[in-house]
Amino acid sequence: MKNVLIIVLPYLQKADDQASTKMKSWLALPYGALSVASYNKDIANIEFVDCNVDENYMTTITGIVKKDKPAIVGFSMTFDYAYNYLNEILVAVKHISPNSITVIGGAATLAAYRDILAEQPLMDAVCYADGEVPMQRLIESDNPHILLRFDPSWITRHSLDDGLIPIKSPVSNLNDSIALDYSFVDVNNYSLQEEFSPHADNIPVKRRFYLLTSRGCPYACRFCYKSRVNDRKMQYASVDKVIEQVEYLVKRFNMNILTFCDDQLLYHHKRAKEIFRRLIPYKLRVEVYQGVSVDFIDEEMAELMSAAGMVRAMINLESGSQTMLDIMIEKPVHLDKAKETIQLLRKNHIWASAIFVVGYPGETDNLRRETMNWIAEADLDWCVFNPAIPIRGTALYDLCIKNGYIKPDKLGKLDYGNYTINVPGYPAEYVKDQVYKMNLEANFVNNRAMRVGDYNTAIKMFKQVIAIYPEHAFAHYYLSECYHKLRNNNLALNHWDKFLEITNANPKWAEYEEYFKLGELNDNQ
Ligand code: B12
Ligand code: SF4
Repeated sequence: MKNVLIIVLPYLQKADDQASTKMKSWLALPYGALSVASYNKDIANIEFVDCNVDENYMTTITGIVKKDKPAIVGFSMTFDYAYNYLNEILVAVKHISPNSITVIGGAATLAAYRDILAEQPLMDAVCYADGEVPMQRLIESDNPHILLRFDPSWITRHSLDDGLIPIKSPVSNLNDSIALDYSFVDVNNYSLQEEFSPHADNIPVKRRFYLLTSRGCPYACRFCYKSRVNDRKMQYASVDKVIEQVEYLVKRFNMNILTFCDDQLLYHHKRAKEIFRRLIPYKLRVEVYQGVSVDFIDEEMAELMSAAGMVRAMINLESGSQTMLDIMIEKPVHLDKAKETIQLLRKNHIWASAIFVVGYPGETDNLRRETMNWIAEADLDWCVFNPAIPIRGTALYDLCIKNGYIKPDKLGKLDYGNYTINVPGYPAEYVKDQVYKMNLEANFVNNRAMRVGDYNTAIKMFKQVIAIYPEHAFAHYYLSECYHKLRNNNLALNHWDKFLEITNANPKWAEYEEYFKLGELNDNQ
């Protein structure tokens, strides 16, 4: 059997200060790379290194390469940022073992394969989309260089010169890639960012696993990298297989939180309902990382989601302005229905949050105000405002390049949380500020829990904000108000003092205080 080494490239990024909208990184089970390894474990000797959990990954990798001289070294690049580490590791591998075939796959390679092949002469091929089957063909091939050149799912410098259009090679039955082999990693090393909700701290010891029960997305939103995948078919694992894997994860690892990563978990309504129905006896916390589409939630779905263990739903609304929805997305979002769905979720004790994309070219201040007005009417529990990020390979990226709204990006430099689009009349810095103000308005100034007098829930939320951003002036201000309402004067005073300290020291927070007239509000009480 051939020796194969799979390397998950480092991707962890340091956290920024709280006034920026940048995300923090966190360690997550490398699902895609694990799936490639698990699928092929019976036909190769596979070693697996996740650089994100191994501080001395260079030593580990060079040790394995010296010892095994792997026939194939596969790199996994889920996030653009990981590209910054590729060259150094690739050079080290090829230096020790020049005959190893080096390949790369992962979400961030999907639209970047030309640049990777141009900039990394030591990389032999890039995998187009799903990697299990292409890797199987490569392992089983007696003439791997020829295979790489002519296989429809491997992209090489030759195949690019020949003008070949890559095609994905999905597994023929998704049931075959549900049961990941977790022995490739130490599951105790991994976490997943806590779902932001008042229920977040209800489970003291969290043993969370992901499950991807379907692949593909039939839609083509213009800011999403899926919009360029040339095969939109959905693939589903059977409900029996999904439950079998849940049973395994519960018995083997005591899983108590199950996070679905499907792009469209609810798309096949009947199947989704059946999955939720059969999850009920496991008494898990159930999360849907990619969010849910309102249009697929009826009364029964909401009941089943809740019974299965969902306490929070992230709704993929994208905008509260129909004009912007028409410009940005290609999936069903009906804003009137969404308001009903939010009530349905609330009735079933599911905390309703929604995600909005802000700053897509064409969005004016008036249209942003439409979104804020819609949010105020829709009575959402929490809102997430993501700046539109022109990810390479999306229609948004092409639009921005064509009109000169952004400079062509360099691989590895994608600034995930930062807004960089400069549309005439709307400079990036201005829009960035608007995004942050929308967040402050929806989640703090007009906080729903406070509006309905549920101060305990509001306190939980603001404390979570402070746990991530200790210097968040508005979280301290509204915590102070909540404690004041609950007649806890000491805590009210503590947070009020902290608010003053931050706004005195930080002009940006002072500016937001002035904009929302916070001082006045407090004085009027
Ligand atoms: C789950 C998920 C996460 C998880 C974990 C990801 C992980 N470690 O695997 C978490 C929650 C951590 C996460 C966080 C974020 N994510 Co995310 N995430 C996803 C998501 C929804 C699914 C990834 C997944 O597991 N897919 C299932 C597996 C089976 O597919 P796969 O990973 O693509 O792997 C297949 C192929 O790519 C290939 N393959 C993979 N590796 C290899 C290796 C070889 C050798 C070969 C041959 C093939 C191969 O074969 C695999 C099996 O078919 C994707 C979107 C998507 N639908 O893919 C976004 C996605 C990867 N995330 C994205 C982003 C932007 C983020 C965040 C920055 C978002 C944010 N602002 O918070 C953060 C940053 C994370 C960090 N660095 O800390 C982007 C990345 C864009 C880019 N070009 O960089 C994606 C593509 C979504 C998008 N918006 O377009 N994410
Ligand atoms: S529905 Fe979601 S996964 Fe599908 S194209 Fe739109 S944003 Fe991407």
